[in-house]
Amino acid sequence: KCQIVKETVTKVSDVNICPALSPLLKGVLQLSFDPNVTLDQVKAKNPLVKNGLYQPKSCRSQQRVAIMIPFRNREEHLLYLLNHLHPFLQRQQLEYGIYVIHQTKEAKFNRAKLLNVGYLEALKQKDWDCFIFHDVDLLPENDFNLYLCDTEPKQMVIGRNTTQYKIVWKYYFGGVTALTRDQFAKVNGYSNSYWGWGGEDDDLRHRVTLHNMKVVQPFEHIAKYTMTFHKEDQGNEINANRFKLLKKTAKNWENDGLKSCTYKLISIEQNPLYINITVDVQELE
Ligand code: GDU
Repeated sequence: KCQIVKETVTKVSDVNICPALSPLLKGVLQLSFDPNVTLDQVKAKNPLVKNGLYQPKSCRSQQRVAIMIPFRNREEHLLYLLNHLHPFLQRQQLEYGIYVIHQTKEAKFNRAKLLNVGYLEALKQKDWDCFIFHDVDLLPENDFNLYLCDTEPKQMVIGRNTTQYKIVWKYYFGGVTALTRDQFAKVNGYSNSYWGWGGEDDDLRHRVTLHNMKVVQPFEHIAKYTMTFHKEDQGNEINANRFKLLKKTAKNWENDGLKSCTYKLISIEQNPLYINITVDVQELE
């Protein structure tokens, strides 16, 4: 009899949802860009992260959160981000996974399509509730900026150090953006048609407003980011076609997005600190 009672108690405490505000939060953070930091050091500092995944032990996370990082040739930035983001997300008591969606060398960079691939592939692994589309070169400066989805799509970057923390622009919907699994599916994800720099973030915002959703954001003093310096990337030149494409979002969103995202999956590797999805996103003939 005693044993049965004990078991019941354990079960109840197992399902305790983590508090809305974690007691582990620190607020404004010290950022570190040590050029000598290694992946092994970051791994040693995060012993509870297994294959890029983490789950708090003492409570059940409010949401299962997948972080999606579009990536090519930015190894140093990735290291800084992993070094910062793992402890940050653990302090927020989140169940999370970090996915790096790595575009193969050929073809212009296509950030949006990579993020569609990440969403589709990550859902094959786990039933994620919330997707945070995260540039590799942005580091959150305050851990009260909660990496959780909201009832409406959420823009998480408001100010960046590089622009003296002034609002990037009123309709900015890039950098770090959070949508639930269903919000993202409702708008058919990102467009697959933006090759090179620019436009894909505005296109997603159009999709969101076309579906009568609003964009919410954290408080300005919390949604601050440090951007790591980078030179112009090869293969991500400005997309001169972006304004033409942006005029067609209302017409095209249904036929251009998650449902029509074709790609050649090269590999999925479960690295200790992230899941690496290597993909060729060129259009199939
Ligand atoms: N990226 C790479 N390798 C590349 C090019 C881009 O990994 O060769 C990834 C990185 O994650 C990078 C992201 O794509 O952080 C965005 O590219 P940039 O850093 O060049 O773009 P910006 O800093 O100008 O970012 C803004 C928004 C982005 C996106 C972009 C337009 O913050 O979210 O919308 O404009 O494409």
